[in-house]
Amino acid sequence: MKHLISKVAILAIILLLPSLGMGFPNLPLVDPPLKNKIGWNLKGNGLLYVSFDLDRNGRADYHTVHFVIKTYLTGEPLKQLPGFYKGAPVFYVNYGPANQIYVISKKALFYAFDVNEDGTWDLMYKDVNEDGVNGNETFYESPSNMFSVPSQYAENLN
Ligand SMILES: [Ca+2]
Ligand SMILES: [Ca+2]
Ligand SMILES: [Ca+2]
Repeated sequence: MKHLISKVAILAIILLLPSLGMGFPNLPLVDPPLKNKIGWNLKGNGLLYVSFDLDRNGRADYHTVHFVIKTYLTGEPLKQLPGFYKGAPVFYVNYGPANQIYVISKKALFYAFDVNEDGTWDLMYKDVNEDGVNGNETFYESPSNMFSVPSQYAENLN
C-alpha cells in the first residue's frame, strides 16, 4: 500500500510539472535578412529594433537589436548616400525634403523571440561578438518570465 502511494505521488508530480512554469526551450536562433523585416523601431536607448514574422501569420515573433553607428539629417537623395559604411545597413525616416539617416551595426547585439506574439519578448540571447548566429550567443533573459533561467546560465547573470 505504501508502495502504491509513492507511485501515485510520483505520477502526480510528473503530471503537475508542466503547470509549474515552462522549461527552457531549445529555439534555434536565426539571422533573417533585413529585407524580410515587417517593421523597425528606434528606441531611446540608442538601439534599433528590427521585427520579423518568421511564421508569416502577420504578427511579429522575432526581433534583432542593433547598435546605431551613426545618425544624421540630410537633404541629399538616398541613392547618393556615401558608400563608406562597409555594407552596414541604412534605415531612414523621410521628413519632406530631408531624410534622417540611421546607420546600424551589420549584425545584431541581441536576438529575441516573442513566442506568443503579444509584444513582450519571451526569450533574449546576446551576441557580444556581433558576428551573426554561429553558436556563441548566450542566454540573456526572459523579459516576460515565460521561461525560467536554466541553472547552467544563472551564474553568468550575476
Ligand atoms: Ca508571426
Ligand atoms: Ca511574448
Ligand atoms: Ca554570434
